[in-house]
Amino acid sequence: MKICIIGQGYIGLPTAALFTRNHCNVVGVDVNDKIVNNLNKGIIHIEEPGISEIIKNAVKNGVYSASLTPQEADAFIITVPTPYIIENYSCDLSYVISACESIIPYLKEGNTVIIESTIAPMSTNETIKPIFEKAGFTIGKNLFLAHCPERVLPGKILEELVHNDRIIGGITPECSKKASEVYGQFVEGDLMLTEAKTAELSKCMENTFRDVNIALANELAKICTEIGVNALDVIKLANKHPRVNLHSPGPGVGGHCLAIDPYFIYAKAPEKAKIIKLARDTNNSMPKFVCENVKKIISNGKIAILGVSYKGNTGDDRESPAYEIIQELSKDFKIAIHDPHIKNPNFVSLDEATKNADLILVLCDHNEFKELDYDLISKNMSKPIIFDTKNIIKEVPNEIKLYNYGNLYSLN
Ligand code: SAJ
Repeated sequence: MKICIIGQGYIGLPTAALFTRNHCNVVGVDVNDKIVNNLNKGIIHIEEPGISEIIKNAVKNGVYSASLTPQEADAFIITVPTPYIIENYSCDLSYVISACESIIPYLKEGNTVIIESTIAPMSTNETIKPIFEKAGFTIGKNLFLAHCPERVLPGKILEELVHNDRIIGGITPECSKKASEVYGQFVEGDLMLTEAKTAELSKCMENTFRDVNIALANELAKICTEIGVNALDVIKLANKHPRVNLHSPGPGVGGHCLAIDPYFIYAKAPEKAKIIKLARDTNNSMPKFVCENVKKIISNGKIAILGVSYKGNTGDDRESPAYEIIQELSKDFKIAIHDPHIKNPNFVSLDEATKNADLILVLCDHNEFKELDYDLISKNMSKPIIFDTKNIIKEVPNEIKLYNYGNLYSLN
């Protein structure tokens, strides 16, 4: 089977890798010529375990190539970003629409087109289907269209792409069947056949579920800070109940999924989606909460920021709450940023960041930060104070003052 994948990012590239590992030929299309050139040399641009080796091999064996333009294939998979439109929170389908338009000259009767990008409910039927109908195809008869959302965890993408169950939402049952034959090439989880609109909303709700739960944990952190209770202990103890799973509070919710997908539902039914919007607002308020507490700890001086990725052990900083925090704190403090997963000429080494710092502010749970010798580091600082917003530092010597969401109330 030959597959043409439009968008070679965090989802498109690992998906391409798995097809090549399962005896398919893949052309990976991207608009960025630097990415395309590098991919054709077997050099990948995302930090994700396992992908590099597979793509290198696939290029060597001639089963993978990258291109700026699509090619004829049996199946086309669209994995391009879908941001939200700031004015009304609705799903910005412009990249998906242009990706669909770009494949039209290469489509043949009997092809399957799959949208993997997360999209608002009704998008496949109302916006995407007409693009192909206008080009002369009859969906379900001579072209098969489906929405099949990905559901993988960055850092474990390869494993989850293979083993997770997969929602296959066809425009017609025949479309679902054709799309499931594509994923049958490498997916070992269940292929769950449904309608496109059900697939769209299921995907958005998965991430909304998590966003709402994180908002609850963040709200708890704020309540505890106000009334003088250790939020982290509350979470630990409440989670001993067999049916309770309180999530972890943090500096806010980032990434390309949780911070965006709930808005797609909200935009469709704003009068009804009250909890969803409140959860978004609560999570968006966390950077401000962090800054307020930093200002209670110190009023001037230098802050060493540890980590700007949106989550631990990834180099992905899309929608990271760290940037809002840095922007706000830069008004009153000297800021030095260290993140071992992100290449940025403005970021500095751990030593340089912590030298003469008055506070270490941990914003990301990279493994490297869990294993640091904070005793040694603090000797380099002006004041040995740490504010750990991710609760990754368990013990420090008495000389170091450690704040986390368990004891912020002591600042009141
Ligand atoms: N976070 C918290 N507290 C928690 C858990 C997470 O503050 O208890 C924060 C993280 O620090 C991060 C953000 O939430 O900033 C999102 O991280 P995440 O690990 O929850 O999720 P993502 O965005 O990396 O991946 C999610 C996953 N969805 C669900 O778990 C329902 C993943 O399975 C999806 O495939 C992915 O979105 C996606 O592509 O949609």
